[in-house]
Amino acid sequence: MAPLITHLYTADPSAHVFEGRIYIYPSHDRETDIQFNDNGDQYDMADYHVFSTPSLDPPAPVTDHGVVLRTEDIPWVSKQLWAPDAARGPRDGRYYLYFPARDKAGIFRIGVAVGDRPEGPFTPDPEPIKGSYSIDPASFVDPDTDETYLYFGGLWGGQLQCYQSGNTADVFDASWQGPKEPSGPGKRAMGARVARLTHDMRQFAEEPREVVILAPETGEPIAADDHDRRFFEAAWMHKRGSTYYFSYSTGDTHYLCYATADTPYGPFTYGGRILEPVLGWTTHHSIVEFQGRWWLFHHDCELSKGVDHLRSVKVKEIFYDDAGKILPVKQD
Ligand code: FUB
Repeated sequence: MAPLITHLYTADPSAHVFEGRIYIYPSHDRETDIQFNDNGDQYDMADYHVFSTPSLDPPAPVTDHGVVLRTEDIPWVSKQLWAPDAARGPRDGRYYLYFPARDKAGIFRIGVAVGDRPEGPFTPDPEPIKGSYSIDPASFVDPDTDETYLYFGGLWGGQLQCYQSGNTADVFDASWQGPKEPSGPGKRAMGARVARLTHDMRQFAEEPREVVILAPETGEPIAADDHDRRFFEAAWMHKRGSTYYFSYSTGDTHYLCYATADTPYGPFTYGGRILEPVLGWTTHHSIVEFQGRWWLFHHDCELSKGVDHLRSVKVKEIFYDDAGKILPVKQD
C-alpha cells in the first residue's frame, strides 16, 4: 500500500470524519541531524499540517491544507510538536487541536488550539491544559453522551514513567527520565491516562485516571514485563456499538494492540493485535468509521527507506468478527 501523502513526511495520523470528509491530523516529520536515541530526540517537529480527502475507496487525492500551527505561535512551547489529535466540540461546533510539546523546562505538556474550520487555522491557548503531562493526546467524543475524553501518555521519551508517585502533573520525577519504566516480578504495567474534558473542550473536568488493561487469562492488570501487550504510547479510542475499543502501541515490541470495555474509563480487557511491526521503530494509528466501513490509519518508514524519524501515513481497511474482535490486518 502506497503512502497517502508523499510530498512531506507525516506520522501519527489521527483521522476523523468532519463534514463528510476524512480529515487527517498527523505529525509533520522533518530532516534533522539529531542522532537516534531512546528518548526520541530525533523527532524534532516544528509545525502541523492538516490533510483531507473525500474518498478512501476509490482513493481520491489528498488535499494539504497547509501549516495550521507552528512552534513559534505557542508561548509555552520550547520544542517537539509530537502526535496531535482534533475534535469537533459537540456543543459549539468549533474545532479543537490537541498537541503535546515540551514546555520551557523540557517537560511534555498538552496544549489546545481552537479553530472554526476542521482545516484550521488554529489559535493556541497561551498555557497548556492545566494538570496535563506526557504525550499523544487522543480525543474521543462519545456519540451517545456528547461527553469528550482525552486519552494520553507515553513511556520513555514521552515521560509517563516520571509520574509513578502520583497521578498529577505536579509530581514529575526527573530521576525516571530516559528509557526506563517499571519492571520486575509482581510489577504491573503503567497505564495511559484518561480525563473527561470540560464542555468548553479546553480543560480537564476531572483528575486524570489510569487506563487499566487486564489480561483475559487472569483478570489481573497486564504485567510491566509483558512488553508484547503492555501500553507504551499512541492511545486511541473508538466506539463500535456499545463497546469501547482502546488501542495503542507496545513501543519496543512494535505492535498495535487493542483492549475493550463497556465504559470509556475501563477497566479494559486485552483483545489482541491489530498490526504487526512495520518498517521503523515507532508505530502509531487511529481507527475511524467512514461510509459504513472501518479504517486503520498508521505510518511506516517505507518512503524514507527506513529512516525512523521520517515516516509516512498509510490507510488500510479493518474488519471485525461476529463477536466484535478486530481481525489482525494483513501485511502488504
Ligand atoms: O512522533 C513522535 C512520537 O513518535 C509520537 O508521539 C509517538 O507516538 C511516536 O510515534
